[in-house]
Amino acid sequence: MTDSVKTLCPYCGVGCGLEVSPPASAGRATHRDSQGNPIWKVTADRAHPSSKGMVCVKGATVSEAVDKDRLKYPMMRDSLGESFRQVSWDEALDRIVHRIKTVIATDGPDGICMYGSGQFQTEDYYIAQKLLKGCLGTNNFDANSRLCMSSAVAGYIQSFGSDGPPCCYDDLDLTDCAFLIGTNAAECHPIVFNRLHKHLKKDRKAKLIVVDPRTTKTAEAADLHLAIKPGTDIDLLNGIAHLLMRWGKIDTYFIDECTQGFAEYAQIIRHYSPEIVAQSCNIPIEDLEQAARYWADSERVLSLWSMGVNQSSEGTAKVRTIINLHLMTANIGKPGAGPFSLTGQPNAMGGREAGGLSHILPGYRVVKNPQHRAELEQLWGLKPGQISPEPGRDCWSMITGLETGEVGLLWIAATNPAVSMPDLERTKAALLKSPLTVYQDAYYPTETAAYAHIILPAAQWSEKTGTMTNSERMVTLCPQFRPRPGEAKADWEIFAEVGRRLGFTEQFQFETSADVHREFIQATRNRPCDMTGINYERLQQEGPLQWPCPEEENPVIDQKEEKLFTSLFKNPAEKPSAKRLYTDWKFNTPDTRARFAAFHSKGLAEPPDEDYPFVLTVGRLYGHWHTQTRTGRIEKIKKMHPNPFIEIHPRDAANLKIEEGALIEVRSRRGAARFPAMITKAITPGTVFVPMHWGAIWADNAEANNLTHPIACPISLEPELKACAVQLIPVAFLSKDSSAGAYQNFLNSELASATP
Ligand SMILES: Nc1nc2c(c(=O)[nH]1)N[C@H]1C(S)=C(S)[C@@H](COP(=O)(O)OP(=O)(O)OC[C@H]3O[C@@H](n4cnc5c(=O)[nH]c(N)nc54)[C@H](O)[C@@H]3O)O[C@H]1N2
Ligand SMILES: Nc1nc2c(c(=O)[nH]1)N[C@H]1C(S)=C(S)[C@@H](COP(=O)(O)OP(=O)(O)OC[C@H]3O[C@@H](n4cnc5c(=O)[nH]c(N)nc54)[C@H](O)[C@@H]3O)O[C@H]1N2
Ligand code: SF4
Ligand SMILES: [Mo]
Repeated sequence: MTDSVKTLCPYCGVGCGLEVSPPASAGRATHRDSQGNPIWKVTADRAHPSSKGMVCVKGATVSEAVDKDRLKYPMMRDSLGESFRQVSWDEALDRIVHRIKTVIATDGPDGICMYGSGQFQTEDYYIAQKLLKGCLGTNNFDANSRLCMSSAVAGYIQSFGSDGPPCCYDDLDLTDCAFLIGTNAAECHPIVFNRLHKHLKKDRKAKLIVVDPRTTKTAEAADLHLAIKPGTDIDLLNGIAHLLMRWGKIDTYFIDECTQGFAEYAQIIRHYSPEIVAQSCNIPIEDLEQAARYWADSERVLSLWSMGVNQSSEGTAKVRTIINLHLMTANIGKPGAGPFSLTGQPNAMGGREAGGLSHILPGYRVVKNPQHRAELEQLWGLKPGQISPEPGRDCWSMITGLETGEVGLLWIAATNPAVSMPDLERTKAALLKSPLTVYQDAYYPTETAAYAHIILPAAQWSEKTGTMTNSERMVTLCPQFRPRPGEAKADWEIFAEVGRRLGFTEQFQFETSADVHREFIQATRNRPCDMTGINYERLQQEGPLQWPCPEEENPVIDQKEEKLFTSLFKNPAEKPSAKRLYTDWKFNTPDTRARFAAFHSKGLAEPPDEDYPFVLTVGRLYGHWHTQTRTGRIEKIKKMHPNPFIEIHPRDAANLKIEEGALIEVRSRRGAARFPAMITKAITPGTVFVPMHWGAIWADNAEANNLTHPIACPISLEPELKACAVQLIPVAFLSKDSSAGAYQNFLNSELASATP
């Protein structure tokens, strides 16, 4: 194939540009991994507008994993107790088609569920929506973004009338104050963080505030770190608002002309005096005041957030409460400012554009809107009323639907729920009850394959051509540059083939992913995410393009113009740009006003108590990606993070007589897991942290989600994966007596004998 190719990193939502070249290339020695295997050479694409020549360890090493342990052929078995046998695509697809027809005939289309992923390309997402929501008439398509971005989606929709992060990465270079809440960007969005860090080093007056119960790498770089008690974000945000009000540091022009709902919000924040807030968040009152001071003194505040905010039983309320601060200070629609949700996965943004959650439809449409449904029925050549008016099952209710026998076919693709779902014991028990589970992945084994009847080999990044959108709405073409292993197919090709076999031949006449893309962009015409001006040819010739990008105009602004505007900046309404949304301060609501939200803090869904006295929080490490399907197969990364662990504060460790390295059993109301203790002041007392990366394949009994619960935000349905109540018992003690009570008695007697 060709020599050097430009593409996008297939890991996180920063969306860095990569340049890859074949192992053997003229003029240089063959490129090899640490074991001597020839691999594609990956370097940063200097021309990519989002990453500007930067790349982190994950992007730089990705090619080491692409050839290892691949699933190459379709495999099938009649029951989970049997071993898989290799089958032809025909046999596998016939079985799926037969099952779909049976389920529709007996239970109706809502017996069919598909669980997809932000690691799909947009083309995969789009075809899956057309198949399920259009042709089959069920909205039971959900993605792992439900566990990730859905609170941000819901927050944007409710506050602005539509989804869509309004900021861009250039804002990282322009802000006076970066407010990072519930995000460990230094490890999870490293290149975003690098850009911000460079700016902060250059502009000494610009401030960095980090709100996180842990002293992460991100927090270490902060001017002000607020190590709040988990689940008290709304207290803090309302507390900052309270002070801004008290000091008169609000923008009454913006509030009056461009928003609605301020009076009710003002009533709420009255209750959040600094004294009360400092106590609920467990932070010094001076720190709270300092945070509010930074907000008050800055012209351009940029908030960045991710899972510490979204993965919460009040996730949408948290997002909207962040947005409130931006509305009351008019920190939106201008350079260097705005509420910017950092997307997790490489193409969760594309998923939102293509309608990849059970309550939305392609083109930033929603299932409940009759006009939206009608527009798509027309585009898809389907009869009126074919799209169901009811939102489908979110991913957790697919699990509960298996429990109740309402799900007759579960089709999982590009996600590994047997590691990443909450309450894993319950999840696994439900998967065992599934009448038929189809699982489409690039690798074998994965933890979820153990629960599948049919496994289908997926072509992954580098083996299929498609587009992905990063956090700043930048669309990059990811071309195929390596051959596919065995009989692997692109996800969209598999969905389209099933569609044709079900009789929807007209709807799935696509030969290439470019054909799919051409149809997809039609679904975005005149929508907030209008991409009708984007096509493969332009992406190839001009490089990545940011939406909105309507066909009629190419609102690309050059850097000189940007600089000029920034220095002249007076009225944001003057500025035309694709870079930022809402520069005219008109929002996507019917009256063009943004909405304030009045939320009180509710705290954690499962607060600690006497029996389960610690809050467990679960997150990520710099080198690993989720369930390790790729990074667990890369030597450099394995060396970087060899083992799972649990972070415990020295004070808690002393109280529990836990020593560094001791194996600790962590128990919640739902399950248990074991981790060696890492005693560190980086964690708030009363809270413990474990990484999410070690599923059953990679360690014995270190699955964080054995412990977590599925209680979710009632608006976004995103589960509170960031917090549950746990108890800690050293395994050495368990050999004597396995009850928590016995351990507590032991500690009490130790305490008594130590007291003079
Ligand atoms: N290295 C790496 N990078 C990744 C990924 C990966 O697997 N590995 N995955 C990608 C994906 S899909 C995602 S979604 C993102 C996630 O990116 P992040 O959200 O940055 O990562 P997490 O570690 O899940 O959680 C962030 C922080 O939330 C904090 N937190 C916990 N509870 C609370 C709370 O109540 N309030 C506040 N304010 N903070 C809290 C945790 O201490 C943690 O440091 O990363 C993306 N990038
Ligand atoms: N407790 C706790 N749990 C969490 C989280 C947390 O912070 N705490 N975070 C949640 C979040 S934000 C997320 S995003 C999820 C992530 O959880 P998962 O989605 O389960 O994790 P991944 O390991 O990324 O799984 C992706 C799978 O897709 C496969 N794959 C890659 N490319 C392709 C492709 O092109 N086609 C197909 N068919 N397969 C492909 C990979 O081999 C891999 O098996 O975990 C969630 N779970
Ligand atoms: S920051 Fe994210 S997109 Fe960029 S190289 Fe690292 S993992 Fe890839
Ligand atoms: Mo995520």
